Amino acid sequence: MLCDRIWRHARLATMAAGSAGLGAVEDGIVAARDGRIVFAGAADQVPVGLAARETIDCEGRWVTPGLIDCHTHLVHAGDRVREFEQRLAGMSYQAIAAAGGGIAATVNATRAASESQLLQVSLSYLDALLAEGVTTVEIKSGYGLALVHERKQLRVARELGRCRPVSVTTTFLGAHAVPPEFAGDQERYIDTVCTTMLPAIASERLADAVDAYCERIGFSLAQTRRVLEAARAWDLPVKLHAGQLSDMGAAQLAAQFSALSADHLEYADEAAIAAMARAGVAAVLLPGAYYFLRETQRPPIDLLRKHGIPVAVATDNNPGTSPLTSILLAMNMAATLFRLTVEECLVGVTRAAARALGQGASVGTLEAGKYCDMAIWDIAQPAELVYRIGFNPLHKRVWRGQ
Ligand code: DI6
Ligand code: FE
Repeated sequence: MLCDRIWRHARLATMAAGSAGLGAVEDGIVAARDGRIVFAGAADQVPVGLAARETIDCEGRWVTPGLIDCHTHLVHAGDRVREFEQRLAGMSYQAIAAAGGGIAATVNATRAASESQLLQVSLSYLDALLAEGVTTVEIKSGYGLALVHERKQLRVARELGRCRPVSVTTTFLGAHAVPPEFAGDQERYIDTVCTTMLPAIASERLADAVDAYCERIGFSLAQTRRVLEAARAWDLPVKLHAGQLSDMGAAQLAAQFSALSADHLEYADEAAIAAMARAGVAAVLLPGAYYFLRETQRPPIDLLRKHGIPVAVATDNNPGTSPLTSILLAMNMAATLFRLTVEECLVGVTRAAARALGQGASVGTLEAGKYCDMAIWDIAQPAELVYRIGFNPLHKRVWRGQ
């Protein structure tokens, strides 16, 4: 069989589900054709007659699946530096929001930005992720909060996937906060989200999933349920910001809707986690927000393990609570702050992250049939990717076999 490219002399961390540990293969080969893996495994098990137009010698380097950042608010304008300094000076979130800070500040900046300005600033954050071997990234709207601006954010997210060799999956998060023109009238805003914004976004195929921020400072369980029902009516998968600051029952709701994922989960209880397990909902842990807000309540890792929940780790890149563009640092935080094991962290940015995006069949492991998305590292062992703080050992990034 003739394929396009073979990578040889590679130490593979295939991250395959059935394998022990990282699915490691000491002297491995990956062969790709038309952007997909045709063989990944031990050199002495290569199919007879396998040949390639080009062969690349990895010189014994470790190769993982391309990394996946499955929860970002990457497309946004402006920053929240002033708010950061105000908080350091002891100002409360409430006082900052009352003074026009918080999400509203980013909404104003994002609404004022043109599509090309938004693209340029977002590219800088995306390039930081690609530099660390990210090949798939999820990008949410949620700073427009009006159809024209939510559409603008999602169009920019789609354009990012055309500007760079990366797979972008988009999520409509119109239910992120109440915009100023609906101040004090959450119900009427949720009406607009469900009856005007979501149908338009869905029919224009600008979103691959729908999310909502179910928190006291966000939307109630009933309002969140309405958004998920509207998403279901338009055949869009759902995911939820659930249990970040309080237990509103959002993780249970995610299970009721067989959501792709429930994200944050610091305040999820065992009943909700058991319901998530029954419904096949993945967990997405976001240690950057926990770190930046100096939270104290960690997600219940022991319960997630007990119930066999796939656990992903992501940056939650956003200007207010997680201005983090390093997936490697997110792994270190997940280990250091949440006590995930090295293996759980590596699974969290590969196989489990793919699962959280509903893309477990096409990315997240080095297995035949999946996209040939890989990261080739200058490391002596994969654990270094979690252990080091602020060090990037990426040698090469491969997306769709290129
Ligand atoms: N969770 C958060 O922590 C952020 N959004 C969300 O859904 C906050 C967004 C911001 O402060 O800009
Ligand atoms: Fe978030």
